[in-house]
Amino acid sequence: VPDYAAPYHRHQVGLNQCCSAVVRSIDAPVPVVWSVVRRFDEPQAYKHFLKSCHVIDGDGHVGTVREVRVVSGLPANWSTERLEILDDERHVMSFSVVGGEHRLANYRSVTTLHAARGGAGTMVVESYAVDVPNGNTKEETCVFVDTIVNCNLQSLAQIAENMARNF
Ligand code: A8S
Repeated sequence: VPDYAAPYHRHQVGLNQCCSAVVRSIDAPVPVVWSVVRRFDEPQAYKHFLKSCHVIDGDGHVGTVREVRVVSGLPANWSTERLEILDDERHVMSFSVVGGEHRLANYRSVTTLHAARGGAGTMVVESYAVDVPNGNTKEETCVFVDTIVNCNLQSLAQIAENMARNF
């Protein structure tokens, strides 16, 4: 992670919280990947655990709040999320979970994109912090969240690589 990006991934974690990060390289340029990631109103475009998203306040700038509905089979129904950072120059996006019906209270994540392979590729870094739910350990919580984030970044890669091929 370049120097300028490191502070974005430094999370303030409480005693009953855990944090981790997932890194993924994508065969598509940063602008292509960013065009998908920056759409706070359309997370279901690449997050396949989400079936719908409605913006309930705001116009896509920082402070915008969305409500996402979760596909069945997960221990969750819906989540209310606030856009915390959207930096089109540095390619940083961050949101926090502010409500909902699920087990990931106070979830917040930061995603940064970095040019790789002379601009032909992108390295995505997604870090997060979250409360450890009652009855679970930090390790279990990180395994659960890492799995979701890995799935999301896998499908982000597929979509961006398709876009880059057809460009
Ligand atoms: C994201 C990351 C995560 C989303 C989690 C970890 C979530 O949307 C799902 C299941 C849950 O149990 C919690 O970038 C919650 O969206 C798929 C509803 C927050």
